[in-house]
Amino acid sequence: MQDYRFEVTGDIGEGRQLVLVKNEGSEPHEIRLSSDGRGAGGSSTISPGSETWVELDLESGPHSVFCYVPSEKQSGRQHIDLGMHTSINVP
Ligand SMILES: [Cu+2]
Repeated sequence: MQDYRFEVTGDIGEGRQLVLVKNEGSEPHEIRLSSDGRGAGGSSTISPGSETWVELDLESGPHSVFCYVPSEKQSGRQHIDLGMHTSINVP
């Protein structure tokens, strides 16, 4: 992830798995997933320049990916409102 942007690389599949999440931005970030409006796991807040393994247990189908961390640089606006969201399809 960069500031206000997710880059998803590699395969994310159905079921239980560990996903490496890297914060390459200058602000703290998190990753949260939802499917059909229900939470589908995610990380706690990840410091700038840090990375962490996140355990996910996903069902197949479309998922939304977003970050709710408030931006100190942008008057406290949540990152999701600054464009930090994307979607993935879990096959
Ligand atoms: Cu963020």
